[in-house]
Order: sequence, then structure tokens, then C-alpha cells
Amino acid sequence: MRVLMTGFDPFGGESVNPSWEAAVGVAEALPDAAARRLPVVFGAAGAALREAVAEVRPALVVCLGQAGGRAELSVERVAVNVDDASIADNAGARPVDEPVVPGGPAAYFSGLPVKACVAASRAAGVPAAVSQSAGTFVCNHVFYRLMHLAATEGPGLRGGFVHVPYAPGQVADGSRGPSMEVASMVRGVAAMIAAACGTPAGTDLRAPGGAVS
Ligand code: PCA
Repeated sequence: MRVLMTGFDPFGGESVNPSWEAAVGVAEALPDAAARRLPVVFGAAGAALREAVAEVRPALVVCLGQAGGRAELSVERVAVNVDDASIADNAGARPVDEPVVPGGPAAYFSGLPVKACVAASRAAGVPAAVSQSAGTFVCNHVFYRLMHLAATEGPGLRGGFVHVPYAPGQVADGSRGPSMEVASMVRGVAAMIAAACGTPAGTDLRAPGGAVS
């Protein structure tokens, strides 16, 4: 199965974004995969994703993004149709309560079997959890655009979004919380892709992964 991996440029004052390094690592580990780097820019990121899908023609798309502060790989369950930026994107834009796609549905569920992905990563020794929100910044924007593309123009296209923690070099001063080696991210995401390939579309493992609040 041909796979498209995406990661992002650095943002928020960082000089690296481990999502890109992990996307490259996963693509290199798979027999038929490509990696593309997306700008951290509302609108342009979705357009770049769309171009990449048209060019690579993948059966599966896994977009990665950095979620500093999280301790594990976060398999995102749902993309919402809202851009609400608490910081400026890399082009200086800061939309508030604007739709990702005007007239689009309020939300899309991930096309990945999120529970099976979490289980597969854990079985590979890499901490992972279901996340109930991908936020309302550029990652959610790309996730929503991906799912909208799959729903409207891509029959058979499966995809989803995984947030990764900071890499160790980003938290070296010790004050910025948890981190994960990029090699572990690669191992966990590769296990998720194997799980997705082995799980019929529209089905998932039945395992708890919710949150109380
Ligand atoms: N993380 C941001 C955008 C780019 C990235 O890697 C987010 O979570 O929205």
C-alpha cells in the first residue's frame, strides 16, 4: 500500500519540528512511501497537502505534527471545522473562529483505526494514547482538510493524524516537560501503519481509550 507521510516546518520559535524528522524516518522504513513537509500556515498547509496527495496518489496518508507537552504519541480521534489560533502561524495569521472549510461538516472522525493504532504502538514499546482533540491550530486544519478530501474526492483514501511529543533536544534545559526520541516515534508510527493496513476500513479494536473530561 502506498503511504504518504507528512510533517511540519518548525514553528513557535523552535528550530526543529520532530514531526518532520519522524515522517522522513517512517517513509524510509516503508517499501512504498513518500514524505512531504508542510508549512505551518493556515490555508497553505492544506493546499500543500492536496498537492502531495495528487502527486503521490497514496492509499494511506498519515500526517504528523508536534504537540509539545504531551508524553506519548497521540492518535487523534476527530478533526473539527474551526480555525482558532492562540498563536500566530508562520505567516503571521491568527484566525479566530473561522471554518476550515466553509459549509463543511462540523467534524470528521479519523480514518485510522485509532484504538488498533494505539495498541500496536504500545506493543512495539512506544507510549501512545487516543487524543480527543487535535486543537484548533494548523494541525487540526490539515487533519480536517485531509478528511474532507477523503470524504469528497478520494474514495478509498484513508488517513489520519498523529501528534508527537517534543524531541529530547527541545527540552534539554529540563523545564519543558516530556520528550521522545525520534527513533521511538518512527517505531510507533510504523507499527500504527501496519495495524491500519491489517484492519478493514471502518472497523477498529474494541478497547477503552476515552477520557472523563
Ligand atoms: N504542530 C502544530 C502545527 C504544526 C505542528 O507541528 C499544531 O499542533 O497545530
